[in-house]
Amino acid sequence: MPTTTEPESKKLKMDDYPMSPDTEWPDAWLMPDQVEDQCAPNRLEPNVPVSAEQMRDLGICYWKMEDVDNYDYPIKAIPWDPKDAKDPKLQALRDARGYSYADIITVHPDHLPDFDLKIKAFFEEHIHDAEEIRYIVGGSGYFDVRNKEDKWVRVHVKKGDLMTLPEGIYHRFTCDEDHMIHAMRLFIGQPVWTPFNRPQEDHPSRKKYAELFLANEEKKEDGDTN
Ligand code: KMT
Repeated sequence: MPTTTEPESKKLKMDDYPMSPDTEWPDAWLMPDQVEDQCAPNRLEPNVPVSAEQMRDLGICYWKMEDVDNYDYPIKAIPWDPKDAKDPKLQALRDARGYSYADIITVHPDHLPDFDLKIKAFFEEHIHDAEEIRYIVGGSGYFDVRNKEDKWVRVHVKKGDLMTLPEGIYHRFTCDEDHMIHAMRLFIGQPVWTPFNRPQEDHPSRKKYAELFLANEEKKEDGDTN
């Protein structure tokens, strides 16, 4: 494997790492609008799976980080310098996508003060004005995103998953029933974690998302097939 000490031309490039094949994407399914326990799987009955292609159509990107077990990450580091990445695949993603900031957090009752309040806050439906990038280095949890029909899709992320959500997508996060996720949060530029809770139809990031990912659906609903 090339390392960062090798000449520029020999460094791993993004092209060496296209998104992972569909079979490696996280499990995802439709869930009801109302749930009693946010940490339960909350599948519909019968289960309605959501494919990798459907997730990509919502703007989600995904890479499986096969070598996650070969590297140690602190339980908490705010910030964590992405230049310290040793994993060549993480280096390549960082360089290709311009991830210049990172931190590492552990969402678990013993590691996050006010755990109960925090996971309730993470579960409020919101958008961000930037891409959301999460690399799961331990544990697991659920990212819920709204699909084109405004239904919730639950994506079960686990150790080794690096997933991005596009700017402006309505989403939320919760731990699963294990109540433990160890995640690197990456960012392009200065991090802004501000959640803008729904409704945000006039927010520029929401408008951008709607234009990029929902416009064709709206045309279809209007009966315009051109
Ligand atoms: C988020 O975006 O809600 C979080 O950062 C939650 C923890 S990261 C898995």
